[in-house]
Amino acid sequence: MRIVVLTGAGISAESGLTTFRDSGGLWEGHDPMQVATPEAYADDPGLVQRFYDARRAALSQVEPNAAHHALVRLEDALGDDLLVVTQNVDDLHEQAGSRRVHHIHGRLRSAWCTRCDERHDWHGPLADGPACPACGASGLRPDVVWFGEIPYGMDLVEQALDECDLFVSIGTSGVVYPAAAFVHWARGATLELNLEPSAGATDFAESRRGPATRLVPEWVDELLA
Ligand code: BJW
Repeated sequence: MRIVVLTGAGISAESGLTTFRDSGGLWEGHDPMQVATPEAYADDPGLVQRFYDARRAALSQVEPNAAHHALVRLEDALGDDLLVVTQNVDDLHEQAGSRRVHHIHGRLRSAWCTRCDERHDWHGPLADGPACPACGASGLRPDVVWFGEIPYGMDLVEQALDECDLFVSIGTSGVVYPAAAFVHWARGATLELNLEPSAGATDFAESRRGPATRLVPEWVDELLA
């Protein structure tokens, strides 16, 4: 059985990373358009870099939770028939041990040089304008996908959705495209696992409500039984 799992901020919430739009979420105190667009970065690079530096620092304080680990068990059973497509810029899937993970909105622990176009694994801050290890210029930005930019690897995702038997969406509000449209692109059955109904909840054939740390292990156990 070929499965595509889409994850959003909700899967990392119980690890201690705040979501974007829930109460107490990351956008509170920050207008998304002030920090998550190329225009915002051009206007005030320091503000945007500090926002992402704080999130990169927070990432080193958290660990994968039971939901991330359950997806590793599923990959151990399915191998290449499971693809995890994540909107998250954290690396908790990889820390848990997932191997087939595709980050459509980029990664916090990657820096992209706007001068030479090279990407580098990056764990420290960027606000102080460090030199690019490849070209030496001070042009590194967070390697994340902002509004108006093109998500990474959409060809691969479209093909996987077109070939899947089951599409499962976990912990995403379903308000940001293109991920919000994946439920329509998926050829197979569709399932939503979320605390609250997403914006597109009624488009899923089946929905289950609750915290990811309970729902995801339960679903994986059921599938592997
Ligand atoms: C739990 C839980 C627990 C909590 N257990 N669950 C008009 C119409 C249609 C589209 C557009 C439009 N105008 C503009 C657009 C396009 C635009 C867009 O979608 N805008 C919308 C605002 C309308 N999209 C884009 O610009 C994208 N690019 C694009 O479309 O290019 C064209 C193209 C597409 C395809 C092929 C070729 C070309 C780019 C979007 C980039 C989004 N970037 C961000 C920032 C990334 C960096 C960063 O992390 O800072 O991505 S925005 C932000 O939202 C981030 C997230 O990945 C994304 C989604 O958020 P997510 O994960 O859903 O989090 P929340 O907080 O919203 O929801 C959390 C959920 O968890 C909730 O449902 C809770 O219930 C649940 N939850 N605790 C289980 N314990």
